[in-house]
Amino acid sequence: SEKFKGVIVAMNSCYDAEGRVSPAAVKKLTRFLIDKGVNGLYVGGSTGEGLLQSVEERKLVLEAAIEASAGEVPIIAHVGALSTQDGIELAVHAEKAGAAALSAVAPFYYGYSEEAVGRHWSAIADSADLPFIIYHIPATTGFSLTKGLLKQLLANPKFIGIKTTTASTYELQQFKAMGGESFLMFNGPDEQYLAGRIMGADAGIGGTYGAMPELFVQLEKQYSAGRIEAARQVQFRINDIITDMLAVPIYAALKELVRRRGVDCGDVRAPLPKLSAAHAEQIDALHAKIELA
Ligand code: NGF
Repeated sequence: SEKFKGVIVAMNSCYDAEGRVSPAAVKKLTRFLIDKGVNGLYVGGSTGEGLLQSVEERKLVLEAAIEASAGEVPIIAHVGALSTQDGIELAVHAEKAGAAALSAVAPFYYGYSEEAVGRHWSAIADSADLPFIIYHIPATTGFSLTKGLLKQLLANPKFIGIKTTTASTYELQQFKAMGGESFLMFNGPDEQYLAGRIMGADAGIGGTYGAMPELFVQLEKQYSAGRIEAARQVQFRINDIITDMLAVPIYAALKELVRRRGVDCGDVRAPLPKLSAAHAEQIDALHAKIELA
């Protein structure tokens, strides 16, 4: 589908000073990102802290983002949850709220067989009339999508693509080859946006895009115009920034950097680590690098 292309921000969730979901701030962040020219938003994923929220809170965040997007870009709802039941409830809600697609991580904690994960994803996908993007992120879920399971899932046209958050662009290329040209690949690691695009990703979904949307929009522009050397230079600038982000609690840093760009999304939720005074210099330096870029 032509709908899902380019730079899709895995956006933060926003809270007020008491830590409650702030629909107003979510709307402000949504507008900030869309006005920078991004091609879509991914709500409630890893960066979006969806798995640290109640089902009701996740619905609130999604509704606010969809409302503020005013149909200008597609909104992908991450509905992955510990239980299939919660995933289905979120999927049914996402369709009603106007999401363009669903996505979900594999279920985790107990450790599930391929059959169980396949049943979980299929039940969620079949509960709504929306396309479904598998969120393949073995480092956090402990479950790694295999070609065997993908082959089974491909029999269901609801499965339109995969967001691959692994370091292997070979794996991304192999999944794409299995699904065919129209099967969508979403690059996960922001450090490898360009590499992912070159190896067959149709788009990227990433969290660090939120603090520097201009750079990713620029990267995508250079790549799609065939200017690979220029694209490489932008990716290298981005990677210099991401390397510094990875040296501090990244999700908290991301929120602080977004705050300095004018949108206050509050703190990350416990148990995610917060920033401390010891990080002040690193954050100042990061902010300066982003401003200069
Ligand atoms: O946060 C992670 C965990 N990966 C994200 C991204 O792939 C996850 C990535 O942006 C995502 O899209 C989401 O939030 O749902 C990294 O934070 C970034 O590449 C820095 O390493 O692996």
